[in-house]
Amino acid sequence: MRAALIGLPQSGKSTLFAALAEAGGSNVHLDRPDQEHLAVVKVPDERLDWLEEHYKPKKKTHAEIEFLDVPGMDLSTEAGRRHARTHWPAIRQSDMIVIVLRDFRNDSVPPYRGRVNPADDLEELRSEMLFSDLEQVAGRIEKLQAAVRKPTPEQDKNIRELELMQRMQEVLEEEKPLTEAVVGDADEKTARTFAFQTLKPVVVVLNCDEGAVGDGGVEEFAGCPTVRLSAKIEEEIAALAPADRGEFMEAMGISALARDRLIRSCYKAMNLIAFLTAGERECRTWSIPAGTDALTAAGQIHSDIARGFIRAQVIAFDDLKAAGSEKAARAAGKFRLEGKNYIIRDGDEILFRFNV
Ligand SMILES: Nc1nc2c(ncn2[C@@H]2O[C@H](COP(=O)(O)OP(=O)(O)OP(=O)(O)O)[C@@H](O)[C@H]2O)c(=O)[nH]1
Ligand SMILES: [Mg+2]
Repeated sequence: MRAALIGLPQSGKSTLFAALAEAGGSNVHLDRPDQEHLAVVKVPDERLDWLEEHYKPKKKTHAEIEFLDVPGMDLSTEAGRRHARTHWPAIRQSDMIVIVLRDFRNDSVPPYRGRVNPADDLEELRSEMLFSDLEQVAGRIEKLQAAVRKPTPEQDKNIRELELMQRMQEVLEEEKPLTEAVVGDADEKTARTFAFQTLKPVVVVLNCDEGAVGDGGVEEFAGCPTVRLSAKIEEEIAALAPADRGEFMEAMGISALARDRLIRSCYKAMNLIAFLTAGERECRTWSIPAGTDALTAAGQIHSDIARGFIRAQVIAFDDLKAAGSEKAARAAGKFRLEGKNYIIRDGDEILFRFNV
């Protein structure tokens, strides 16, 4: 799963990206600010830490999420806009978009269009996303209009797709996102192949002044889930040795790393949940879309486990923690046996029984 960090020039994307990348131990070099950069980041999970403490495994494996740092989009000039468009294909390949908005004052970094105004900046970026989709839709309509006249086996399918594309065009021309045009599974399936920008989940980052990061609660900005943070502070924390971070954070009045909050918000926006596997060899968290059944989850670990699936032995993490150990939980009858169609819940600790 991949989240693209996008924004207008100098909003703090690369600063935030460097802090995120450090969390994953990736070594990123930001000496090419004109290029996209990718970092693989571990999804923090306190439940996994607990499992590690109790199972003392040889290996601890976090679920991962990728972040793509995209160069700033200067939409104030034609040349800038043309250049910005070269980055849309990479953004299209991402599963979601993190829009980083400047809300910090810094005299040595002149603000875009001479203003610090996150609401206007968001509006400007959203328009560009709509425009990018509109171009794609218009191109597709042109092709389909020719195709529907031909009596091929695909004619009916083409007619239906043309109807959808025309509906999409209308919505975009009203400056609304495509989520308003896509209704039902059939639409979704057709739309998915185009990876439209305005169908992607969005999380907003308000990159604030150091003193304005707030208490870390869930916020909304212009209708989007929003994380308020200071990229500068995150960068400074990431540069410290882990043992020294607590003291610094206390001094700054921060209770938790904003990058962890951001990762969690992205997880939620992409509708992902985690299940856990535990043992002396490895403790691990796995990402799956909410609503995934046990058989599909088993297949994510290994195709053999899905092929030879017998039962899933499941316990909710909270029950395991409350019991204190696997042994105690077993004695208390907290383990359940579930079949192939069981819908996995966030925090399930699972042992798959299989036979191949
Ligand atoms: N005071 C302050 N300065 C910041 C903050 N975030 C970034 N900056 C500064 O703003 C400048 C631009 O930061 P970058 O992280 O490179 O911004 P960017 O969005 O990646 O820029 P482009 O990729 O060129 O669009 C740098 O000089 C940063 O040090 C912040 O939270 N507070
Ligand atoms: Mg940058």
